[in-house]
Amino acid sequence: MSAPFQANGPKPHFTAGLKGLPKTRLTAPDGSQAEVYLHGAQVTSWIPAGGSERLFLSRTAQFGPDSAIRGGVPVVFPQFSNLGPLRSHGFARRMDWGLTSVKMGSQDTWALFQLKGNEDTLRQWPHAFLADLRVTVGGGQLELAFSVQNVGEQEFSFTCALHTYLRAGDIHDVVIERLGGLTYLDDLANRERKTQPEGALTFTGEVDRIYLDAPEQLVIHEKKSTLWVEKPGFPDAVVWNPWAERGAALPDLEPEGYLHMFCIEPAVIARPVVLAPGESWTGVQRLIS
Ligand code: TA6
Repeated sequence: MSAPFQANGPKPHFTAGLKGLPKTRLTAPDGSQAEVYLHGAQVTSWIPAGGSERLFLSRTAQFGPDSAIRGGVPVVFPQFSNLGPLRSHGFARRMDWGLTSVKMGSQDTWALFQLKGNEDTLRQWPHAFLADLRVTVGGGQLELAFSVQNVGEQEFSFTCALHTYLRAGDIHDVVIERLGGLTYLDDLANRERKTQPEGALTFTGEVDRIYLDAPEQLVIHEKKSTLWVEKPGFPDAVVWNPWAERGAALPDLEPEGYLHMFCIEPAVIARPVVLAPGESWTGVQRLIS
């Protein structure tokens, strides 16, 4: 259930994406573009003006009513991973969201997607919520603002992440700065607490880490490009690459896909968000090329 579409904005244009699922393309005045499926309100493509695709979308991704799309930016809500009783990473990425408004400004274009607690979500998670994802593209930037409001009468808490799959020319060339010295929970060692050595993070094998209280801005270099990831409102950051063996075991990750992707995920994990009735929370991810 979503709010009615705003009559005074531009009309959204849907085309049939993979498996016929509806998707919409947002194009900014400078030509930058993003593509978003209603399924999961999942951004699956971002091409900055004059640039090339910056998100990874697996060629073998599954697109179906009960599946999560492997790539782009899955919205993980209301539970990160297996940290609770729900299916891994919660239900938001497997549900159809509504598109409630689209606006084109002089510099950028944005669209607002909504997911409201319904019979299906209540069966899984007994809380009345309204979640919004505002996707803005323009000016070499993709911004995702994720908000959750408690529209019920009981307090609730949740964890969440924007599980962003970034495209890599070659994973061996990817260098992530500003994680040095941070404490992380290592998913490859029962979430043991470890300290990231000083210096940049590079990939030479499987990485699955929850960095606690990561800085608001991370910097990612590849041979010919730099990307800044800003994450106001999200204290934690997950870094993931399944590498060869684990990657090959994921049926919806294309062969050798691990060479061309890595996830940087602004997240709220260690200290869940707690919302009293009427309260809301917002976290923002900005990818700046
Ligand atoms: O965010 C990292 C992670 O939790 C990894 O542990 C890995 O399993 C990944 O997400 C993908 O999860 P998925 O349920 O999409 O296969």
